[in-house]
Amino acid sequence: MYSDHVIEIFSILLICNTQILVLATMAPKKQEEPEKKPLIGRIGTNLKIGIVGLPNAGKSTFFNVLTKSQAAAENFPFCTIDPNESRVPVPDPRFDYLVEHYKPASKVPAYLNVVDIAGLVKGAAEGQGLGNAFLSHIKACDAIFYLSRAFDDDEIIHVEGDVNPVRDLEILQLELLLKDEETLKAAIEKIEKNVLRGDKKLKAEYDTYMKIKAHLIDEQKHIRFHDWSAADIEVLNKFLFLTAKPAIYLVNLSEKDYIKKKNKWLPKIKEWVDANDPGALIIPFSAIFENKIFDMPDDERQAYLKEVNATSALDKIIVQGYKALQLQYFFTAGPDEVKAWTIQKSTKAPQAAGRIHTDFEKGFIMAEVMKFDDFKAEGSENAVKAAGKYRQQGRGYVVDDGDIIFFKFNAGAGLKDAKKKP
Ligand SMILES: Nc1nc2c(ncn2[C@@H]2O[C@H](COP(=O)(O)OP(=O)(O)OP(=O)(O)O)[C@@H](O)[C@H]2O)c(=O)[nH]1
Ligand SMILES: [Mg+2]
Repeated sequence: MYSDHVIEIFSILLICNTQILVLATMAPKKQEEPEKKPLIGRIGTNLKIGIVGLPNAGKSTFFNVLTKSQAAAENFPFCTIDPNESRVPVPDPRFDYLVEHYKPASKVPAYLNVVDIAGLVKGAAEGQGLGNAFLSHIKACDAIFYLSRAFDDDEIIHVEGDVNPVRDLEILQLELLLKDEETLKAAIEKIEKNVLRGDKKLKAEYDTYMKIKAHLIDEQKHIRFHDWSAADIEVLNKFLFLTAKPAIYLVNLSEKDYIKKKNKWLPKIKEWVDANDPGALIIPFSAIFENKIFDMPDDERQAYLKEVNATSALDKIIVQGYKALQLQYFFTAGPDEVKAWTIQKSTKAPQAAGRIHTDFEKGFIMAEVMKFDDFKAEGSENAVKAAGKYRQQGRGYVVDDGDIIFFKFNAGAGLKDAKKKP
């Protein structure tokens, strides 16, 4: 049914996916690196991913179906932050398992914040189209879904005259780069005179600017493609450059192509991403298809998906979007509540405890940790304990994705500490 080539493309995408998962599980190894580098980007857990693309690429169609399908499919508290921003639950079979096991009164999954950004056109960095407005919208996001159009439809105008997602990706990447150039040049100009006059305090910062300039302006490369030092990252994080943001490539196909798993642009996009953003994830999907199956009653949807032998791509897009934000979560679980707590990668146990309550961090004693797989294999908390797999971890423990944690803390210590503060 599929040509070898198509299977190859889809399996390459699958391999990319697996690599990401493998990297995630290998995360603890990073601690052994000599220099502990901060993450590039905003610090915090309330991070968002923005949908960036040319006009009429299908961004809003995708955003709307993402929003409404997740809202309706799950009976979770759901909130639209504003018309262009919403948060969607991150699907996770581990969470579902815990809910099934504990049947808790309250269940709170992790959420992915998604922002629908207005279409960007050639020359946007110089004010074309909606111009500079896009800058602040993308700047406020922490990762990017580059959404390109690979569906033909004469009724839907393409600003560039014809469908060519590779050219469109070039346009998007160039506009973001130009915007970063402008930001960097302004920053250099601001301190250059003083540094040249001998201001030693600004020298280190200026040197980093020059390093960024060599990469961004001279080599015309996005900031995320360089191994920056911890000191560089400190400077970079003052600016939150657009080209520093992690990227995922979403390719919007017609329903027919999505079902056939075949589209003439996919190999070309893969080639372009390999050359320009090696290792980045490409996810083919169809906004129209997702919309169509969402509007069907459940039984009809099941029958249709079986008939066409296809599945929705939304869950995968949400999960990968969340990972691109360098976020992960741990669980607290019991009959009252099963909850996924979002933390940044490499967060240590006391700071993870602080997500629940500041007193948990201040009076931190230990984290009692169960690995999800152990919990599932043993069947209950007591069985995990009996098997000797219930671990007590101290302050230095780096929380793993999916850990089930019970924190022990000293409320007195927390309160005393709090009183000490003026
Ligand atoms: N044929 C076809 N039409 C689509 C597909 N996805 C979106 N469209 C249509 O394309 C038009 C533009 O879609 P939008 O989702 O509004 O595009 P957008 O990227 O948000 O556009 P801007 O907000 O203007 O930047 C709408 O009429 C959609 O119905 C698709 O997969 N196939
Ligand atoms: Mg739109």
